[in-house]
Amino acid sequence: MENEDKLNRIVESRMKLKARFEEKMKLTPSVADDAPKGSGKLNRHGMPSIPIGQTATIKWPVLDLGYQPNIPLDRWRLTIDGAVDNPVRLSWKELMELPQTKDTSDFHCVTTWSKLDMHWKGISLLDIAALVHPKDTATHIMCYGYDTYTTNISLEEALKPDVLLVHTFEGQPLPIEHGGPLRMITPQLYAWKGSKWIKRIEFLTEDKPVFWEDRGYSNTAYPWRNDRYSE
Ligand SMILES: Nc1nc2c(c(=O)[nH]1)N[C@H]1C(S)=C(S)[C@@H](COP(=O)(O)O)O[C@H]1N2
Ligand SMILES: [Mo]
Repeated sequence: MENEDKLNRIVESRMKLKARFEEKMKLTPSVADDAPKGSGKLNRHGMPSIPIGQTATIKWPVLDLGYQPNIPLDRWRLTIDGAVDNPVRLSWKELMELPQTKDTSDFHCVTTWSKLDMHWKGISLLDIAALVHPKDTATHIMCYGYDTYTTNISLEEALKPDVLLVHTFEGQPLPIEHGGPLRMITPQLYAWKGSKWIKRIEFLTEDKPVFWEDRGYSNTAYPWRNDRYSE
């Protein structure tokens, strides 16, 4: 019963968030661009499946800072805090009790490879936001990995329905080298915006460029504009 109440609250809060960010989301490049750059058939967002300057790969390359943290599930926690009404620290069990979403999407790395049609299962960031209730002043999130990685993203990008915290890939637990037990994916942005081994999501009231964004990469990271580096 308690869990049912919680799920009902999430559904209600999810609708409010959708309404709150609807207009801003319409203005984001992957929705608003009428001349996206790329080739191939149109993908599920109506964008060319191979963004400009990308090449499709079958293998899934591994990119990280050279350290792959291995966190046993009984010690694993995800903190969601910052500009929210209801900060939480989730155990693995609590995470798995949240609504689960299955999706198929593409993965575009700024180093020019794209892996298409990946099958995922996880929890949508929209549902995570619905759980914690972002304050009206919240505009961005900061994601922190167990490997010390950080990356920032605006809420109008983060709350798109295909932005997930994934634990399952092609029906199997997400391998450690790809960010298991849990990572974020951002199919409509370059993949560095999705933290592997995610351990904390902080809601912010202003943008704050961090790791790659501080090292010359674009803050917006939009694949169909070849938006790789900052000016
Ligand atoms: N925690 C963490 N997340 C990360 C990275 C990282 O080094 N650490 N690398 C980013 C980059 S640049 C890319 S392209 C993808 C790579 O994911 P993969 O190794 O599963 O292909 O993860 C992103 N998320
Ligand atoms: Mo990357």
